[in-house]
Amino acid sequence: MIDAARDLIGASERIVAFSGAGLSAESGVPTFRDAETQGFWTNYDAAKLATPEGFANDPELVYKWYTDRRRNMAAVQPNPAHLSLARRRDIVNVTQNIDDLLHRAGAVRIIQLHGTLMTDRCLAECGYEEPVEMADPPGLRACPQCGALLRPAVVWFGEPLPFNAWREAEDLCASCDLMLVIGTAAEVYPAAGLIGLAKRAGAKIIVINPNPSQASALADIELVGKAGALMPDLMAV
Ligand code: BV8
Ligand code: ZN
Repeated sequence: MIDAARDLIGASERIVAFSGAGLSAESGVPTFRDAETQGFWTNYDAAKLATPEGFANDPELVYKWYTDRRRNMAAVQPNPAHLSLARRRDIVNVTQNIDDLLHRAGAVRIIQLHGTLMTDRCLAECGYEEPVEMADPPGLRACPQCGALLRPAVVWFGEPLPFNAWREAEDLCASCDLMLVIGTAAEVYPAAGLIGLAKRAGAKIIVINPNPSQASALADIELVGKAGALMPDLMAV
């Protein structure tokens, strides 16, 4: 299987790597479905915390959740999957991940569909935003421009994706000839719809995941295993 996948990669010109939490799992960043098993946050539903309502109801609690995640991300390193993707400067990374591990691995073409934890922005959308030190994140505070609260620059459930990022991702996925689907359950929309878009546009789909997922049915090749273990071998041409 991996030989056939490597041949497909070798024969492709426009490759998109569509990734989810599984890409960063081996670095030590809990996946969304694992997040609920992590210490203090065991008793909280991630999909409820990651909503405008969750933040409105308890901004301190939600902001603390992101502060813990920022510290976790700062304390870990890119894994061999991030590094092997970064080495291929022709590959475009379209990711659902809000961490900075692809950036730290040296990847240059990265589209973050669900925002980033490297920045805070104004809740009232007055336009103000500022970078955040992930290793020493600030506490909940007011926007210096309009006084509203600052929130992580991530996309919460029920919120639209950043227009330009979504537009660019759609164009790339509709014109790629190969999509690597790495470490995602492919259950969150509209992001998961990009796999079907690429497939309908004629692209070959290679799925990398130790478990079956919603992407399995669209796979031309499904490599059952961990990204950190499989990607370096797969990308070695
Ligand atoms: C919107 C940022 C509209 C925040 C995130 C019913 C049907 C369809 C859609 C909906 C619906 N009801 C509601 C919706 C919409 C909703 C949605 O899709 N809900 C789902 C749950 C059904 N979508 C939205 O709300 C989106 N917005 O629709 O807006 C709109 C439009 C215009 C105007 C107003 C409104 C916004 C969605 C984005 C939410 N933000 N993240 C934060 O992180 O805190 S989503 C977040 O969860 C991640 O970004 C990611 O997208 C998702 C987690 O999924 P995965 O990455 O796949 O991770 P998961 O843990 O689930 O799975 C891990 C996988 O890795 C597994 O398969 C595992 O086997 C594998 N794995 C594990 N280890 C490894 C591995 N693989 C490889 N190697 C390993 N080592
Ligand atoms: Zn403001």
